[in-house]
Amino acid sequence: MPLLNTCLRNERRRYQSLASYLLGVAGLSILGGCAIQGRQSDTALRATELRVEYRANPLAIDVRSPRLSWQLQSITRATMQSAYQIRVSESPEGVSRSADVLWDSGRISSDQSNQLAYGGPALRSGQRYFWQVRVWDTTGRQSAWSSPGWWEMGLLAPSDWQAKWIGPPDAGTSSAPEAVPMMRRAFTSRGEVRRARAYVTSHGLYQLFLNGQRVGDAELTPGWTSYNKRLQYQTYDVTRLIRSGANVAGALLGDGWFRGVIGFAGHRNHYGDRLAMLLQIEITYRDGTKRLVISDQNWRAATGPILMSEIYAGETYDARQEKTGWSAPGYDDSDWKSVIRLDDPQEHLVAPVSPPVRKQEELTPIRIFTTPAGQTVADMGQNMVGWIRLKVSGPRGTTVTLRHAEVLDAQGNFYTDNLRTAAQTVRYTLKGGGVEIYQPHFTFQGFRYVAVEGYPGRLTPEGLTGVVVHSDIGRSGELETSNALINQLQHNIIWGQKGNFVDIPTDCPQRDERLGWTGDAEVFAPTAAFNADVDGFFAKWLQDLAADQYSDGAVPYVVPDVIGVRTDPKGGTMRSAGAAGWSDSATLIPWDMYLAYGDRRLLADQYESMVKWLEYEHRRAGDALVWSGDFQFGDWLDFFGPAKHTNFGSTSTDMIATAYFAHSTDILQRAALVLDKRDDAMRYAALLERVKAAFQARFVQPDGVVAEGTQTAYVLALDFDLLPESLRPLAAARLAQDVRERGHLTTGFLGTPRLLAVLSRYGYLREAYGLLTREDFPSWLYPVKQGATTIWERWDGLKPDGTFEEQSMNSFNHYAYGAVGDWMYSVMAGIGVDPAAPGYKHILIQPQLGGGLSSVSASHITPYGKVSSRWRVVAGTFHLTVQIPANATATVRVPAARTSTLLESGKHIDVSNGILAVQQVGPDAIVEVGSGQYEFSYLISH
Ligand code: RAM
Repeated sequence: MPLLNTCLRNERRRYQSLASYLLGVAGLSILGGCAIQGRQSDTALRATELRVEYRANPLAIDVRSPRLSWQLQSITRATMQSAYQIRVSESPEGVSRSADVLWDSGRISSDQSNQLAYGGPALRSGQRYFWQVRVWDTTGRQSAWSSPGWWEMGLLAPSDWQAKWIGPPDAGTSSAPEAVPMMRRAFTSRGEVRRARAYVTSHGLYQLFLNGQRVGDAELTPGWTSYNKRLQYQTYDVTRLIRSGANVAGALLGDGWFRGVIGFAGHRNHYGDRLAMLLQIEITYRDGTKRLVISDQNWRAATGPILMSEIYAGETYDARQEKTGWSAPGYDDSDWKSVIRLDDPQEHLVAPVSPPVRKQEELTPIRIFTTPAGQTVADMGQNMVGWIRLKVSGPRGTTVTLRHAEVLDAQGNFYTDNLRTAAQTVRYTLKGGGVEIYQPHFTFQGFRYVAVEGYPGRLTPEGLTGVVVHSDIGRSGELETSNALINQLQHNIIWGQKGNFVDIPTDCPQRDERLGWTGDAEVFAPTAAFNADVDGFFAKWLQDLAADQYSDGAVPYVVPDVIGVRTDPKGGTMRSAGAAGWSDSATLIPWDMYLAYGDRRLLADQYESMVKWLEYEHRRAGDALVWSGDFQFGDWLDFFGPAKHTNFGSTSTDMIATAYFAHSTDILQRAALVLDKRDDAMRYAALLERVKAAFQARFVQPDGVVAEGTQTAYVLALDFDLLPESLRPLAAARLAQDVRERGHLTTGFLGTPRLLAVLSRYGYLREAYGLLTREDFPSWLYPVKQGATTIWERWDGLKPDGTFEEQSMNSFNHYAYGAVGDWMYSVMAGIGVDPAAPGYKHILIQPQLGGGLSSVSASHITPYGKVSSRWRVVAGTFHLTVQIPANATATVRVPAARTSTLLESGKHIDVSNGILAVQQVGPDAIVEVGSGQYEFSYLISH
């Protein structure tokens, strides 16, 4: 083992990450030597998981230089990429025929495998491109070429659209919901179809059909954007739906976010008052000829069974009015009317960057019962978002009514008062004559309980299926502990995310709100990025944020901005924009995405918006650099006991605003550095120092008291590093003391997400765990003990005495307080990002034990693959199992371990391979590792 020991000694001398070694010649040779020593025979190196932009094989993107990503698979420890080569062609075979290769990157020496921009000739509208990659590692191994992936370009220029906007002749300009229009057009297709695409969007929501079949599985399309500035179109591969001979295309149009009631003020028609569709079907035949079928005056329109369909209100469907076969050939549409052509703009069409909303899973009722008030109610067992698929048979004309609620009241009755004006009611009238299966079209409900009225015969669980829908963001994080209540909390966080990631990040999914509240998204984004793949999801929403940002930089409270200008309490008007912690999502979320995914381009694309928001804050703060006097939501819905009950919290909103101003300045300074904008970075660094000084002069006492001395005041000042070094321990001690004295948190939307992180960072791990594991009111586990299956909007949504918080604002599915998930992953399980090597290129594993837990296990799928950290104490031995993906490195802090007695896979750490360096730092052992699985253990001495 002499070579390895030399390596270890050398590496200990220069305690650095593997990534930085790769840059240095000396490091490279040492590493090469070590890795070869530890190399096993017959190990494969492969490049897999090919992605383009944010997805695998995306159909229709409009990014002109798409970024390509892959992962390395290797069973050898410490695998690092040393070079890659990409080639692109217009056919799957072409990638390996040099004459057909459109772009060959050549062999590029680089350890980057995440988001590398295509650098070949300009990409053409509608063209599919195939690509593959091969890689070399630092031991000289070369992988085979990967199996090809592909991406397809959308319609890149407005002139690519031959389609015209069309709409039903008499469904428009209404002030109340109307029957859903149906539109159809017959066309013939001759010859063998090589490929066919449908490009489609709408004003309102659409469902598209071809020859009687629903096209695609995306729901609530075209999604929600700032429609007047950016409108998404979807692309579908309809090759197999086109028949030789007669064909029919059909579409349904719902009010949706475009012109249905949206927002608590009850307004309709936010983006326009006419429903419309834009559709272009491009058929390419074997012989190369093409045929276009477009939305134009040849379409016919009618209404049918959907009498009403609205996001909040629900849907009313009369199956007796169905037009059987309407979207297939052979249907007689002579009593339908001609559509009208509309002059709507086409310049702002964009291809989606985020995944569509889709059905994700189905739930069956766990119980059907009669309430004390006599209602028949089904319990889905989970507060969910989506709809009920109804299965029913009975006499023609029978109407089944489904009402949806999140909770039952203290008496066990169906409770809908907290839904405010959102009726969430679905009515289905049977056509009779057999089993009927129905689900609503352009609406969704947030509910656990369904009150069923008029169901013919006996209602059994088979009659009601809960269809869970949300953006298809997958699942990238798992977390489990030895404490069942914390596991349920994690479950509730996940379900809060599912229910509120419905194309945009919403505050809640049930009452007459469901809006893209920026503050909620801002506090939850880091947790969201652990649980699911949200890079593209936020990239899309941030584009809308920038689009709706006012020219003076003010960022709306909600994005897309449907609140706009409103009347203020004094009768004047005020813009619904520019609040600390909410509008700072402009700066904070791009940075969160950069850290979690290494998404530098997103940061670059949002930079202008970030700067504009910071300048707005700067102007509001004026020369004094203290942002005071403006309307703020503050530490929204904090807990301070009934005496101080106000939604805006007990912490000075001026302090909060100034703290966020400083924090955004700090983020800008960092972002500018990443983007090589050195002048900006210097300017913001200097500004940050001045804002901090102003903050300290105004809000900080010499004895370390910050503002009113609330937990949130300390948390923000400490988390944002706004205090002089000397006062930090003092302020942290005051915070910890407050937590100990009260035994509970007092924080709201802004303080809560950062509370535990500040406590643990300053050594108050016991206090942090104490808050997390507290079961009494107020706490995270109190709702869990009350049977919650999602995160509540308020600490006291359901009070210990069994009564509810005020009905006007009491959601049981609000993810904001679920932001504690970030701490659970990054401190409890200890999986963290190194800001110097974002996107988990260099991973920090540093679990911190406590809370009486005997085990914690978490995993997260990073751009490089899966990372996991699992610790447990078994029979006096501490175990930490760590998995690091190939082409990433990690610094593992094994808590309370002595390097002299630390084992890895049963061997002393010094003789274990793949270990790059070991160092004792205080009570902990710090181990530098490359990729692979490591099992650290040591006997706990007492
Ligand atoms: C509520 C929303 C949201 C919050 C705003 C300030 O109505 O539900 O959660 O961000 O107010």
